[in-house]
Amino acid sequence: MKKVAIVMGSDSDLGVLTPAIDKLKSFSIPHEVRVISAHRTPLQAIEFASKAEENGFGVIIAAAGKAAHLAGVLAGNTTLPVIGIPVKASVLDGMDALLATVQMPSGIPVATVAIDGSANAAILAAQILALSDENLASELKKMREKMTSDVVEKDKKIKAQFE
Ligand code: RP5
Repeated sequence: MKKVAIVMGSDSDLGVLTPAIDKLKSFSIPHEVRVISAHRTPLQAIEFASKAEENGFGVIIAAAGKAAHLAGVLAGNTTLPVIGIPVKASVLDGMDALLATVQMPSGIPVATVAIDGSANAAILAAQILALSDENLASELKKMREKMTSDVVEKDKKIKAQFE
């Protein structure tokens, strides 16, 4: 299976990425976790993205806060799918990072998840890899079924509480 890269703009973003790392582990998806900054290490960002495909990656997840250009810069240097996670890291509560990540110009898409929405980034990466991996596709279906049965169970409990 191809690897997923989880790239963060700063080690201060790591806490936000824990749910994504846990999800990839739960699906046994091979992954690498890196700190690369579009502003502080721009050459490394370009180098990483332009070699990502030949280095065995299938999807890149990029998380950054403030003027969050990381996902866009990586996307501009690879044709692998890039998933952006805007991080809540400033007085603007992540709105700055959300707009910088999501408002990409036509031709260079970044699939942007919610502010700090790292679990969904990992699930989306898994869904992309599952297009060519039947076992992973079946794991994702199982996860969805469990989610559904959990909610049905909660509905029964809440309904009974108010009868
Ligand atoms: C962004 O600036 C990083 O992704 C981080 O969210 C934010 C703050 O970085 P530090 O100053 O904590 O290193 O580039």
